[in-house]
Amino acid sequence: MTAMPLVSRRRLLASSVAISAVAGAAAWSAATPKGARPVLQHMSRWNDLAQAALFSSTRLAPSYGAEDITRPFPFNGFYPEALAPEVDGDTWRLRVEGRVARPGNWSLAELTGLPQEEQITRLICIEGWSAVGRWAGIPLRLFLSLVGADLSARYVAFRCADDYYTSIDMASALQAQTILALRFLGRPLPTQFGFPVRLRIPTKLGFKNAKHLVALEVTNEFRGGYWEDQGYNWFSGL
Ligand SMILES: Nc1nc2c(c(=O)[nH]1)N[C@H]1C(S)=C(S)[C@@H](COP(=O)(O)O)O[C@H]1N2
Ligand SMILES: [Mo]
Repeated sequence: MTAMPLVSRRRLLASSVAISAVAGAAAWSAATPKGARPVLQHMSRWNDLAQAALFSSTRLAPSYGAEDITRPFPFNGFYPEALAPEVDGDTWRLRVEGRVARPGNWSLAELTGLPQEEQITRLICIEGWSAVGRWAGIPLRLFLSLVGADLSARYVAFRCADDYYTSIDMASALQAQTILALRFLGRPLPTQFGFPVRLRIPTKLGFKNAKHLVALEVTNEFRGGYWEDQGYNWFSGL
């Protein structure tokens, strides 16, 4: 075995313990009476804290080559693909609110004018599949600075055109690979993959990658998420 510093070996061990605790809790909850749910939710929130403590904002999700891109790319949502919302890009706005110096509504043209970064990364769905794709968009940390976000706030919360919602910790929001994606495979996001803007956060599971964004809020209030509120672990990331 190559010499691995003790600290990182400990970290690895600690994160695998945290992750297997999540998996164990999920399997248990399927076969557990209703009364156990609050206990499990409590364990999952405790797990969020453990994972957040282990998280380093310099940690990167793996990048891939163009030859690794998965075609066709799978769709997932809480409804069938044909029901993905048709958003009108001309009237659509991204509402920015909460602990920001400059709240307001951003048009697609305004967002398209901001600096973009590209990534080839893997989206990992908790349902047991993963796929490599190429996305481009505005680094969230750049956007948060532009709107004068309180970077000491705890959360960035997102709402979507299909009533989906999620939220992430500020350290993950500021991580370099977290982008407001506008493009997929070199084109504007297709309808089913989140037109006009989605969160692309390769350090977290697929369900944190909210599509069809309509609002972004910087907040100290815990806002949970669509699946998170049904028991999926909220942090769910590196
Ligand atoms: N608005 C919205 N975003 C969403 C979802 C959804 O149902 N609605 N599903 C999530 C889940 S569970 C996954 S795995 C990914 C799937 O993204 P894809 O369709 O690009 O593969 O989107 C996430 N973002
Ligand atoms: Mo998913």
